[in-house]
Amino acid sequence: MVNIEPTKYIWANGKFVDWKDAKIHVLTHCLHYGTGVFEGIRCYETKLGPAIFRLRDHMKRLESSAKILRMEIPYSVKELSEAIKELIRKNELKSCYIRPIAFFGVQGIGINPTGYPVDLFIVSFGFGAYLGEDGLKNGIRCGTSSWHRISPSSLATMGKICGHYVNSVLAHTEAKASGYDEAILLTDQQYVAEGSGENIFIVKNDLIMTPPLSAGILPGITRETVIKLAKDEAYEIVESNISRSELYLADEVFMTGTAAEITPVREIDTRTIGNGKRGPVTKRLQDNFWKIVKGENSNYMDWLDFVEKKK
Ligand code: PPE
Repeated sequence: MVNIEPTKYIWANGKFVDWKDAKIHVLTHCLHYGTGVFEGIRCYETKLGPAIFRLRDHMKRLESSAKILRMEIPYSVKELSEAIKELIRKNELKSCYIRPIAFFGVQGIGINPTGYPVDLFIVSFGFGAYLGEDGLKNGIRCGTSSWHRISPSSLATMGKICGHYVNSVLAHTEAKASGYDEAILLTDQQYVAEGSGENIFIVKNDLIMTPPLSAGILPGITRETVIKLAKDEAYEIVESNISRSELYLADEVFMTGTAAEITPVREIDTRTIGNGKRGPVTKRLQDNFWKIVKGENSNYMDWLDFVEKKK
């Protein structure tokens, strides 16, 4: 669990309301059937004020998730992007996590949400390291889950859809109860898929590997960022199926996500990964990542959306 401090406002269906007033009805379709789509976005402090990392890509994924659910989001990407920036300004946040969520609201009862109103809320709040400051530096301990990652044959794995997260909750709570920091889920074919809220990478003999989207993983924006950074650094990187024992024998393993950023993994199923410390490739990618999100690398400014209005 990550504790958060309430901020002043939440954007609720086009209005800024007090944190405590952003409420929903018990008959909300999404509450019963998981029919919502959401995003997790980070905004970082830069010399030019707060900057949102890859906002357009997160908005695109929100639209894709909605398309899968046959949901029409009643606001344009431009309106939502402006709402997010205005919310950060009104909450006077220098850096934060942003959670837009769109879901089928209240109409009747039953599976079919066709014609239901779509509600959209945006929450923003200060947020530190998802898997702990120590985890970012020294790595976390993971356990392979007895729960497999949801399969593309039964759920739309390309979408960031509320109901899918029961899979993550089962895997994560099992890992925690077993004394691990995070779970690693395999596919039904026993290949490595991802963490409960992160994508996964391994490094072996300077080759970086990550599971392909066809493994039913969430198409992570941080994953895509790392693939680009690795290529720009002239690392060899491939998307390919990874077996469980390849994890154990990797030189380095790390996880990526908006919340998790780039988190090294130092142990899996009580086997030490590499020398049990953050590896050099992981460290290099982290260092580049921090520079980019803080606006200190002019080659990647296109990934930043500045919150303050241009004077
Ligand atoms: N896989 C899953 C299942 C996942 O939830 C996330 C993000 C990722 C991969 C990485 O995606 P991206 O953020 O685009 O790089 N998980 C979000 C929610 C975590 C939560 O606890 O809530 C996040 O990182 O914001």
